Amino acid sequence: MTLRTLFFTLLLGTPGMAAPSQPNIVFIFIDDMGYADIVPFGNRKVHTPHLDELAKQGRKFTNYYATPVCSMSRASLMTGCYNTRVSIPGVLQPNSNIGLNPDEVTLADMAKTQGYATACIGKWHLGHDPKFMPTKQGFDYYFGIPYSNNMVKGYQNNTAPPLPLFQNETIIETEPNQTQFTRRFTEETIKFITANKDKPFMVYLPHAMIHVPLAASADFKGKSAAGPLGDAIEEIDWSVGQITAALKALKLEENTLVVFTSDNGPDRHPAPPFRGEKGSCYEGGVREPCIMRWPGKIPAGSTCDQIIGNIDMFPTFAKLIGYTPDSKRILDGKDSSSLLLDATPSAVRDTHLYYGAALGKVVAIRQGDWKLFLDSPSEKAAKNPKKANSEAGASSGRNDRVLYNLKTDIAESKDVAAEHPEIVARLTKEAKQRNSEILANQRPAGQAD
Ligand SMILES: [Ca+2]
Repeated sequence: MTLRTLFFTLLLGTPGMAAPSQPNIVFIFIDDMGYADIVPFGNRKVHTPHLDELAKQGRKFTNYYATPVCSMSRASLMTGCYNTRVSIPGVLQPNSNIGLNPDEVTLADMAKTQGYATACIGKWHLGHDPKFMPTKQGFDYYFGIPYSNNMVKGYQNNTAPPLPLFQNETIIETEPNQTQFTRRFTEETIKFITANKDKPFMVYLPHAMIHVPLAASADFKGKSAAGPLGDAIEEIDWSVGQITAALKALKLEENTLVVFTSDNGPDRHPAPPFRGEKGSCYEGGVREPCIMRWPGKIPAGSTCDQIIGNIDMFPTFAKLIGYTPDSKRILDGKDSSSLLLDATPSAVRDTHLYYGAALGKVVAIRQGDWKLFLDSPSEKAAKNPKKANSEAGASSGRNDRVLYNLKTDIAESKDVAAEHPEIVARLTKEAKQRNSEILANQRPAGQAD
């Protein structure tokens, strides 16, 4: 080691050497929140002071990927895999008879092996049969609803049973008052953190909001400048503020990684600067606002533009809490802890597959700045080939490949496939190869009894 490198090592520390011991993890997962729904990601209509502060104290991720809809996103987050690998399609329904296979190793299963207390508070949506529920998937404590808040009689699905609210494995209410969801899930989270303040804990808080039907408690209803959506967003911001205040009061701030992100794009409103919304594989449907805060570890007030997403959380948290994943269990995500911790991180993975709601359907692939559509960008469009073509910007048949350069065309407006046939060929091959491997090594969903 030269004097110069010794100097910089002493000054800056050696990247990757500072193995933090057993940080608490609070993972806040909003439902249907789009990229531009909060102030740190460009919203100018709502007030999100607590998220503004979180971003100031932590790092914003501008290339954080979820999936077009709910269940598949949660499957990726829990397992570190593309949803197709673990056989969870887009959205499970109240009459679905499958769920996340209890044989999968979830974030919570992993945390349990490291002595963590674990809780899931909010919307689960990975199977409502008793054998798929959070308490059977590594969570010590569960409080919440098993699927979406609109899957109720009279709203979306007239055959749906009354929406149950669970505490652990017991239904404690049916048709709970939805205006109280954000407040109650926040209170349950703080209760759990307080009760477990002396041991490592992992809280997964998948809020039911801001999924329709939008609801907010009396303190927020009608208070924002952006209608019911703004009210629900501002109550979510309040929730973040309550949780960060509790961590501070308990002196847990320094040793707690807080993550804030969402499961898919916005429902029927835009996600500028991107094209598309929930249900679509345009960036607006799948790229999420994401903030991570870990004082003293994640550089404050910073931004990371590298590719990262829900599939990377399992291997990343594994690294942070000292868990070695079973090498025989294939993961699609990568340990992206360097994207959290390094001052100027380089890319961990340069390729991302965009799966549609149907298992095995690769809609698009991104490699570096290039993004190629192999199929129609949204489920809606897939049912209507004419619309698919216009949505994808294709000039003729459905099998036309559509290529965008995300660096020069973030809004995916100009198809440049004709100018770059070699890139189209390379990405087509890459997507097919990757998908074939995933299908060849697909693991089954769980089947209800
Ligand atoms: Ca959702």
